[in-house]
Amino acid sequence: MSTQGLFTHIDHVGIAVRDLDEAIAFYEEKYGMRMAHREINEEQGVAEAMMEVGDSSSCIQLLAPLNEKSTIAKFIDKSGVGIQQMAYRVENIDEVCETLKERGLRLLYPEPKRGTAGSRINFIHPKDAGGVLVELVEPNPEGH
Ligand code: MC0
Repeated sequence: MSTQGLFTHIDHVGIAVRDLDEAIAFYEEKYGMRMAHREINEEQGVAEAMMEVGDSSSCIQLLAPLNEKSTIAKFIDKSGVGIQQMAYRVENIDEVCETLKERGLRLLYPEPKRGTAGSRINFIHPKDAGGVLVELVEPNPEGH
């Protein structure tokens, strides 16, 4: 797999928020963004909403913690609210993870987990990615 073409789009930028409903209202009322999708992901410990950025197919993902053990709660405690992750869309997450591992980067999960709307996701450790938590997203073809 070539260096070019590992990622196809910016899928979303994830923002840690304290209150999901308040954050959705802010993005709708101040920026005129439309909510494409909303769900609770127990495994990830988040309540989340995808806000569309025009017709770009990229979104802002609002992430609120479900409890104090959530990675989002830990992030807010340490860094405050704000950008928590950068998510790139990929066509084949298994191939991309193998390539990244060959290139010496640590993936957080041995196998992809379930992300938004049935997507398959994994993360590159922020310490291996210039201080950025990078998410890889293979969308669910049946998803939003
Ligand atoms: C931690 N660090 C970060 C960071 N979180 N750096 C940049 N961005 C972040 N978001 C840094 C810390 O400052 C620390 O640096 C070092 O990484 C280790 O942090 P830690 O506090 O010891 O470790 P933890 O326990 O906070 O874990 C960090 C880790 C965790 C990235 C492993 O947050 C994780 O597993 N994240 C992946 C899952 C996730 O984020 N889920 C929520 C979104 P220093 O220099 O102090 O050592 S769910 C989602 O996104 C789904 C729904 C989807 O999109 O479909």
